[in-house]
Amino acid sequence: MFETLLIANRGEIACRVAATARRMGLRTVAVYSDADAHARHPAVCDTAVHIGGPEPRASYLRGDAIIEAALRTGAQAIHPGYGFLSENEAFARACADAGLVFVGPPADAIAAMGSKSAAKSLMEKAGVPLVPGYHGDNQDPGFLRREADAIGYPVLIKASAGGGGKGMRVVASSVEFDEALASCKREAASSFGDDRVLIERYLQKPRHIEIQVFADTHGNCLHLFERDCSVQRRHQKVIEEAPAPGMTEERRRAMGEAAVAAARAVGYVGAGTVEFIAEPDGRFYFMEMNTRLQVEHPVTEMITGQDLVEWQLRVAAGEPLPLTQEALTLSGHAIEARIYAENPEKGFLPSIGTLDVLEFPEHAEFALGDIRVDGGVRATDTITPHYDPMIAKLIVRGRNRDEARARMLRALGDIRVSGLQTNIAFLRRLMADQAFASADLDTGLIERRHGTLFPQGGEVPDAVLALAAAALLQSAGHAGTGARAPAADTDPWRVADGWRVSGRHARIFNFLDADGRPRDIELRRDDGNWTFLHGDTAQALEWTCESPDVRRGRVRLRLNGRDHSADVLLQGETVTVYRNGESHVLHLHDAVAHAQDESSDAGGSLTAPMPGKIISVAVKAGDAVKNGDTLLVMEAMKMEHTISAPRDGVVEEVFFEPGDQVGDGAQLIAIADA
Ligand code: MV4
Repeated sequence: MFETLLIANRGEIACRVAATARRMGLRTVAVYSDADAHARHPAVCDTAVHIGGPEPRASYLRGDAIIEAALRTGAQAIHPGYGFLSENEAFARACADAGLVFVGPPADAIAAMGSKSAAKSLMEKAGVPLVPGYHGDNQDPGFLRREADAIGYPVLIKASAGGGGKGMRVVASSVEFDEALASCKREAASSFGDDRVLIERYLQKPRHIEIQVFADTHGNCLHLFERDCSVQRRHQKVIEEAPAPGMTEERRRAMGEAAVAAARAVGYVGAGTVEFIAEPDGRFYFMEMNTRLQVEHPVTEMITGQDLVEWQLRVAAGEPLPLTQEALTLSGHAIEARIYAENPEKGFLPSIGTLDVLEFPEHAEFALGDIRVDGGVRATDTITPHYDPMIAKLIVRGRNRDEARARMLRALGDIRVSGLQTNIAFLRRLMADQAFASADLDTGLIERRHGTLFPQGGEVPDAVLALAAAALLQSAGHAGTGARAPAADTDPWRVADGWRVSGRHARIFNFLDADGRPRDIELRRDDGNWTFLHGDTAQALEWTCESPDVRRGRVRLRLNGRDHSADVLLQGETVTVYRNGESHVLHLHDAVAHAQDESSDAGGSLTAPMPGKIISVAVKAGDAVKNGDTLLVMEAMKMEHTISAPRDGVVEEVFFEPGDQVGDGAQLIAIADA
């Protein structure tokens, strides 16, 4: 085995590879761009080498700089991850020329699978099933039309050099063929510099099923079952799972054997994926082979119990495959969801910014477990426009698909993220979608279920507005003793009413919802009884906050006799309410919400100058005080601040005790004239 491994990638996959390398006792070397100087991947490796500017071509695509970094740091092998140089034939050769091991297939295998039509000819010879069609050299339009007529419509014209859905035309009938061919050839010429095309029968409702294969340098080649990646959006995978729902043992064996035949036909070594499209009746056809470790490899790890990165490193070091085909087992069901910083409501536009908060439910990281998170960013890290805005992959497993799906739904709801927009709510809708739940999968699922997956502008529920308002009042010190968790034997709703003063108080909150629509509400207190007012409705309200941290915590309330609870996060003028698996972002339209305390005169209340903690209280209700007397001491910004009486008077109420956290502007003490 190598002593030192250079990881020629960034983010999630660089951290993923580093985790296994470290577990195996290897020294790891990261490479990073200017944009990633403080990123997670250089931090988790033993050594990090700066290789250039933020643009991929100035850093992560610079094979020369990466090879030089490997030689300089004494690395014997380079793991390319996925994307960037992972399927670059020239880079694989350059590694070999420099005496370095490329952790991937031989350059010739990358080349053989690079061209669509050449790969198809190879696969045909190897007996791998292909979609009925024509993929030869004759590009005469009349000849191609006669081929299309023979295949039967609809047909699909594909650019031979294309990939990822680019340069494809569906043709419904013979009369439309010539025009579609001409247009496809124009696009192929301008996009790929190669106008050759192939013709296939068009599958109307295909599923994307791929087989994980592995080969070593000793002639062994096997498969690790399948993954279903049908849930895609514009050729971007959204959800991946293993095994494929509805897969029979017989078909699994047939697809596995076809995939192994495909790998053997190109002299494959290492981890690879053979992609098939499958018809509703189960017939399957070779699409392409990905000559790298794929993003979705964890679902295969979860059902087989194997570490595919460890397999890659062992094979690259010349060891035989760790197991035989017969020794491999499949158990349970795994689902992966890709969590992205993006806005599904705005065409999945990337959401750039800083992850102020990023928390997942209890999980394993880059390792087996019921809940697994593979991530490359931490709280306070930034999602930049330079790279793919993936935040993390959430992978769950269960004894069966329903259990995995329920676990995913729950885990997605337990993620806490703020600072930018994510696809988490969209992923939850997808998990709950009836078509997905019943495994009615095909590549058109997201389009077909558009109505349920993109519900039109729902109103923020009153309970959410009340929870946000209660948290804000709490942070401003208004719930006082409510900040402490109630003792077990007391009715929390009595303790909840931490407000012990009499008199009237009203506070208006001018919220804006995520769509910028105003949601103005008012909370009113009258002799300890709170009322929530929204529009022309008034509802009785009681609340308590459990957290001593007034910036975030759990708020419980009873609104009009119904109990609600949520985690609430306060950041500047933004309030995020996490409730029932959904997050609601509200903005305070008027940061200093109008407060009118009708019970005390302006000079009588003393407020905290900044958020902090009460150190000591020198007075109690009923005490007479003189101008300048010390009332209490609080700590804020690592300094002690003494709060003293502004005039002579009598202490009416002390709202906090030593140890209490108080928010900026919280009323600390009320003083009445003597
Ligand atoms: C097809 C097809 C239907 N019929 N070929 C899209 C990308 C490329 N890798 C292959 N693709 C397709 N080829 C025939 N003959 C439908 C697709 C297709 C697709 C395939 C896999 C996963 C997602 C897809 C989304 C749209 C279309």
